[in-house]
Amino acid sequence: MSLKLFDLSGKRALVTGSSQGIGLALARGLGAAGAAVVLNGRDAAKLERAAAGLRAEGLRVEIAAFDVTDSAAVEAGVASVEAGGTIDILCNNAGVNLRGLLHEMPDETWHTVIATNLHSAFYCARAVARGMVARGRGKIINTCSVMSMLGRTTTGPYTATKGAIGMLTKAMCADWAKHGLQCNGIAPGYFSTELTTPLRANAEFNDWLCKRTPAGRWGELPELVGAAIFLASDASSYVNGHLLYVDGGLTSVV
Ligand code: GCO
Ligand code: CA
Repeated sequence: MSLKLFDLSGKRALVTGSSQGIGLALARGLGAAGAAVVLNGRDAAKLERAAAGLRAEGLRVEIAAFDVTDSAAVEAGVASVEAGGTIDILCNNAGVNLRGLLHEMPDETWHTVIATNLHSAFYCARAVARGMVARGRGKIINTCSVMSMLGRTTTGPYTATKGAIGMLTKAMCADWAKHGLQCNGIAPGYFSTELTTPLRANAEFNDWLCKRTPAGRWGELPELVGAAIFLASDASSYVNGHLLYVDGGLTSVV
């Protein structure tokens, strides 16, 4: 019985920003739990390569290339995905981290991070939630971060968007829980991904991070998918507006 609770068979999940990194790991994990997964990004060729890898692992995979920072492209992209079946699970994962000190930061950098990390979540959730509300059920999982709670120098716009998407998660709960949707966040700590490669290559940062994190190490992407399967499954049917920190204890200690 308990494992049935976590079974995603018959479900279909759209994961934005899933050609690599956390998004691809989330898609792989949801697929391994039985979901059909739809990969999203701007680069169709990169998505096809990622999809081929997941198919080689026996997963059911489609791709949907559209720019999540473009409202009209999202409406068209979601409509196209829904033409192939329902979207039962939406992972708002698209994100970028352009680092720099705020007093040296050009408008362009700020706007790119806000659009990629925050506008995208609103555009995609709005488009997908219409169908979910009509059906009276759906799962929305927003990729938050330990930076939904904590700041770190040189990551101003990223930190602002991760705080915002954490609160947007609660706003989605407020609007949609009564319609049978569960909207929650996954807040990763420091994981080994393309996005954090520069940090792992910096011995000083690496030493600091391993001391700052109670688990004493970086997270590995397979350690993130359990939380995603939980929030995507019936096991979390009464969990709403919650940010689930997967951070080795980082946000629990000073
Ligand atoms: C940084 C890192 C972090 C991680 C992650 C931590 O520069 O501090 O990129 O932002 O990406 O968000 O959860
Ligand atoms: Ca279905």
